Amino acid sequence: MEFPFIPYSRPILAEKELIRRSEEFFEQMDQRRSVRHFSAAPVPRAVIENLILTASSAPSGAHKQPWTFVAISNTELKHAIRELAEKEEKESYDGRMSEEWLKDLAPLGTDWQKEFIDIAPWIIVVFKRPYEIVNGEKKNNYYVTESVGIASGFLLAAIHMAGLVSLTHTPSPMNFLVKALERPENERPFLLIPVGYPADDAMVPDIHRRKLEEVAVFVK
Ligand code: IYR
Repeated sequence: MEFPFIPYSRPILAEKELIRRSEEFFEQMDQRRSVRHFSAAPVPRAVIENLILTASSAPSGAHKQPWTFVAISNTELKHAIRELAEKEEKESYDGRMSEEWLKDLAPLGTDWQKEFIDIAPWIIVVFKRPYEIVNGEKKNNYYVTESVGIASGFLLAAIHMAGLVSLTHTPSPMNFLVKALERPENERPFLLIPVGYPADDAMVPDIHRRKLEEVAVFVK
């Protein structure tokens, strides 16, 4: 595919405005939390469409956009996915995960039970596409994990900015999702993300984020 080049610019903002905008966005994003307790309150499909469009605006290697977002609101299908996820997760929590890993997770209140898959009005399963089939030939995509990771970050930010909550769930192994969602052979499940409102009595662990000095190095 060939692209013509078109002009692109952004307005140069006064320093104060630049600082204000960046601060405002940080303050919004800093309110985002992973939530495990969902409300069953419905969310319109149009919202999910906009969230996916935002995710899909992410940069990707050679602009291959190597992702598919599968959105599920069907009650029976969500339940089938919950059962399959829990089967894997039970095995993981009951032996596949190391003692150290389980100890690290204990304060976050996770376990093998995934009732949020039943309760949240939507589940978005993010798939990565390591290659495309073009005229019967395999064409590799580039920086697939990086690209899909960035798109997933955009998705989580869009969910939060819309006023909803999500959870980054990684049933492991998660290949059961290929069959359950009838995906083609070039798609691999990447993340399972419930989307909705928090339950009225939702709780989150009182975690704290690393300070700027702990995460940033400004080189002299
Ligand atoms: N895949 C499991 C376990 C899990 C692992 C990490 I690292 C977490 O931060 C949270 C959970 C699950 O999704 O429950």
